[in-house]
Amino acid sequence: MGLTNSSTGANLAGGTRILLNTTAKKVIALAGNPNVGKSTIFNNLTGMNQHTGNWPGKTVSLAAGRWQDCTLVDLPGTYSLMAHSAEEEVARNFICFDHPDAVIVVCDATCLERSLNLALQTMEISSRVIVCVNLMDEAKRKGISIDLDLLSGRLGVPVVGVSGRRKKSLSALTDVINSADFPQSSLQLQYCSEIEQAVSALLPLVNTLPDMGIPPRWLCLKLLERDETLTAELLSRQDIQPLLEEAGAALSAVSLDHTQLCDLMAAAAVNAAEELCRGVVTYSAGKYNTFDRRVDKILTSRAAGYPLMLLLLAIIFWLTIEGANYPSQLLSNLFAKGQILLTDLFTRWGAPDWLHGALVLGIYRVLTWVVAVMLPPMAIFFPLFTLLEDVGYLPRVAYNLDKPFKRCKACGKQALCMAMGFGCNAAGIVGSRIIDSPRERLLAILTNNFVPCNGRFPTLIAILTMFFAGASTSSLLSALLLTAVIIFSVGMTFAVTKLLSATLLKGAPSSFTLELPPYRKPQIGKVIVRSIFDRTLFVLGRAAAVAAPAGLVIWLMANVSAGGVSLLNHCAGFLDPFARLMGLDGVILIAFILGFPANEIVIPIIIMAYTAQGSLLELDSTWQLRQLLIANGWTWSTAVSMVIFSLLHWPCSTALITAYRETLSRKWTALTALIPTAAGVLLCMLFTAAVKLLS
Ligand SMILES: Nc1nc2c(ncn2[C@@H]2O[C@H](COP(=O)(O)OP(=O)(O)OP(=O)(O)O)[C@@H](O)[C@H]2O)c(=O)[nH]1
Ligand SMILES: [Mg+2]
Repeated sequence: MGLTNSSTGANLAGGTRILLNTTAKKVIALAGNPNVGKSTIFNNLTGMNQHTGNWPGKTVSLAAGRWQDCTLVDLPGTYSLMAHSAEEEVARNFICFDHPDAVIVVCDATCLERSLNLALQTMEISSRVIVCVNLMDEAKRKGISIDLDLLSGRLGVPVVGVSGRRKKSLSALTDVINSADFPQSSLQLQYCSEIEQAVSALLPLVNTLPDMGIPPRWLCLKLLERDETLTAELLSRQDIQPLLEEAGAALSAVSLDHTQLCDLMAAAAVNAAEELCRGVVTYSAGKYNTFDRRVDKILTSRAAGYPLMLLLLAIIFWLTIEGANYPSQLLSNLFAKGQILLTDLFTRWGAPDWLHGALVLGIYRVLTWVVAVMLPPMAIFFPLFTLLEDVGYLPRVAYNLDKPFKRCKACGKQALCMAMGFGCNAAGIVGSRIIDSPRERLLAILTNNFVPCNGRFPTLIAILTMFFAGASTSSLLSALLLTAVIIFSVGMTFAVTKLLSATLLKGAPSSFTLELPPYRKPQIGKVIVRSIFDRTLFVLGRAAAVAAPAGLVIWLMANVSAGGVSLLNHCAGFLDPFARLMGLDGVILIAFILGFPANEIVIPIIIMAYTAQGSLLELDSTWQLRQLLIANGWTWSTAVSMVIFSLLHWPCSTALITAYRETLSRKWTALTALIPTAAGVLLCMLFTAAVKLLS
């Protein structure tokens, strides 16, 4: 096998490029339909942590990793090489134009026939194909058996059966990759005589083109097909305009139009897959998906769909809040003791006051607040949410929310981006690539920030618990209030989507098909470990990295004076009149502004600023925090304004940069920040005015 791809690069939909490892001997792509386990196999081989979960469309860009002396490339899922969306284009372009040394087409053992469609299309462009039939355990449970040898004989390429979740079962696949000269396929899809005739007419002309490393027959078919994005891609590499005209003439000569041609080609692949599977797949159980259908009938029904969705959300919040109470308290106490110890040390060393102030009262206290208050809820919320994702509940949510999104002239898949936004808005924005229509994709990007990310949840929980759930910290009430807040944020998403569809982004909603995957048993242990190490610690690390310098800045602002007044008071005083109109104060608004790098640090900055003004020094419980806020003029209406503005303000810097990368437009990026901010300011002002009127 050649070393052809040592410096292959690939264009991503967002304009990013990955450069494959230059020292790797082979570049091997993992392709396949969505949700068949490509990333699971990729992770198990490379030791990387690509996002996996039980719904189609998680991987939206290329990921490269090292396995032995090969570079493995995890591709987004695609049903065919006729790409329909940004992420399918990424996969198609890599297979077609980056010339990987081999393509592993991962197939779903429980619906092999459909998976083979892509394998056949891939074999048209690449002669080095390995068919990897994944989910063999699931097939076995469903009474489906597959004759892998028979299939391999028919296809003329290696076919291996694996259960991708189990690392050991991948040895069959790695053996094949390691065997340097696995057979090259000679199987070719045969089309109806009209198409073959048109191909024959074009072939001599295509053969005159300089070598692009693409099989001439495949190029003829694509010229006839005239797929828009693929043609643009081909034109960027070679002047094929005259050939396109020839292809048009060849098609007319056999009395076919493009639609007929595409239908005939698709039918040929489907028929071939059916033919290949005859005798290969046998079913011993009659109705193997009765259980799934029964559960779906309930979870996606009109009567029970929404209530169950809300109930599940409330349960997750309750578990998060209730479960986080104790460890949060424990950590707070521990850190408070740490503060006393540190202060003692500083005194013993005779350290100057300003040093103690900056390091202990500035950095240490903000950092420990972030850890104590944010770590426990994150460590509970992330795994619970990931478990729901792994079971396969998210696509059911998208199904339920499809109708309201359609009414807003948007796409039901936006619900999936919204769900990802609960974890991280930047991830939700990238996830919008699964939406085919650019207009609907923009709607998803512009509104993603309306749902609170994990960085904002702890703020919301703290405020709701302190001001509305009573002194005994009723977790149930907090959870119900948080659910109500989330319903409000989803409602805002719908309202703004509708408004945008009627103004800036006019258009009709497109129809989409989203497969409801089978319910799968989640890998509980793995989910817990992964979500704590990959997600929780990542988010926390980011927050801490921002919190430390922010703590220092705010301490300096509070302690450096100009004209007898601290800088902090100057700034707060400047913003105060405007902030008051929104029911907030200057300090809160500064905290939101300084929290731009990471939302997690808004409350710590508020605490820093208030304590720096000399109100209270020990803060080892939520209740003491409440006292501090009340001492600084907070009332229940300040808390409501704070909740509204936490939900509705500019996205954090990471989300905003991501929005720019995805839209490549300053206008849309600016609007991604402006729309939620304007909505937040307006709602806060209306609320404050209403409270003033009524009191
Ligand atoms: N039971 C079982 N589940 C599996 C197996 N392989 C993967 N899964 C599960 O299938 C789901 C999809 O796996 P992914 O690796 O995310 O699939 P993907 O093909 O990368 O999906 P996209 O990136 O969305 O196209 C996850 O919930 C996996 O845990 C397997 O061999 N057996
Ligand atoms: Mg994937």
